[in-house]
Amino acid sequence: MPIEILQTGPLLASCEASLAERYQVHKLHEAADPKALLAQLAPSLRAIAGGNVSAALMDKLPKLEIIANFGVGYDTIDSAAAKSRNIRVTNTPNVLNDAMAEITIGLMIALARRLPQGDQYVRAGKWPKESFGLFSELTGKTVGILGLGRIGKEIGLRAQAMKMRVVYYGRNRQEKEPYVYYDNLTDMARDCDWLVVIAPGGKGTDGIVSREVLEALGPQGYLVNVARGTLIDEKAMVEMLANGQLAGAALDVFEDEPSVPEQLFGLENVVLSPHQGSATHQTRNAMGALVVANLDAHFAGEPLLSAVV
Ligand code: 8YV
Repeated sequence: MPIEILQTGPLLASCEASLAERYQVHKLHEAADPKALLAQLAPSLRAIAGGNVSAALMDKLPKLEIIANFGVGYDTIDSAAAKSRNIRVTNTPNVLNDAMAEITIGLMIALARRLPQGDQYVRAGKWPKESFGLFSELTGKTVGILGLGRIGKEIGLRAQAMKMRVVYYGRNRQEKEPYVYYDNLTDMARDCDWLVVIAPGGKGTDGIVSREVLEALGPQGYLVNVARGTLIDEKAMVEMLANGQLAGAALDVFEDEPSVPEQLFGLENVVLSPHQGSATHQTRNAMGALVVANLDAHFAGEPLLSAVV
């Protein structure tokens, strides 16, 4: 009897193909009647591949043993509910650190130097007629990293290569890190030219970049978010970007993706990106392989490669 698993949304094609080779996969997102599918699977379904797993969904699947998330962030999975039901949860850490750090620096340069606008200016044939302008650079500036985890550290390294001064805020001081630590986010924002947000989403960080933090960052301050839209008071951010209370923002994530606040579309001081931080062939393939490897390990009775529950 093949092991039955549920896919909660579309996954990378190579990951879907590997899953289909090993397991009997049911696709919740393609089901004509998802409720009926879950009722039919309840006696046999042992794993979920993908996110968006609520406690209510777990309760419909009494034989569920493991949820293998495609992504390092697992804020769409109720991990407390999983823990209390003895359901394991895995994510895809480390394999995306470099891709995430690369896009962060890329977004920073794009924002500081107005790269998207430069491209538009050349394409529109404006170069021979009007000057493009002078903008800012990263060199010599201070960047505050909110969340000096595995990805944050890679960003810190690359920011140093940009000749930036790196400081960080997080729940704990990390003694081995060479950077100045702040135990107060508002204080760090006040002292920074750039604030890079790369902490996990979820209840603990919801709205952590509040209006007060954004005010501390101020009219000369640039904001970068490559984590989750939920970390920032988006309404305050949009308002402050529009009226010059923030210098600019580069955003890969939003509160209600794929919807993006339309006010941002008209602003020159923002760079918008479609949640593509990890979206390279090599990184997404590695993430997919880790999803499959975690499921395989679980069903072989071996230790999980990257368990969070
Ligand atoms: C997404 C991410 O998972 O890893 C994360 O937490 O946000 C991304 O890598 C990716 O969009 C998966 O679809």
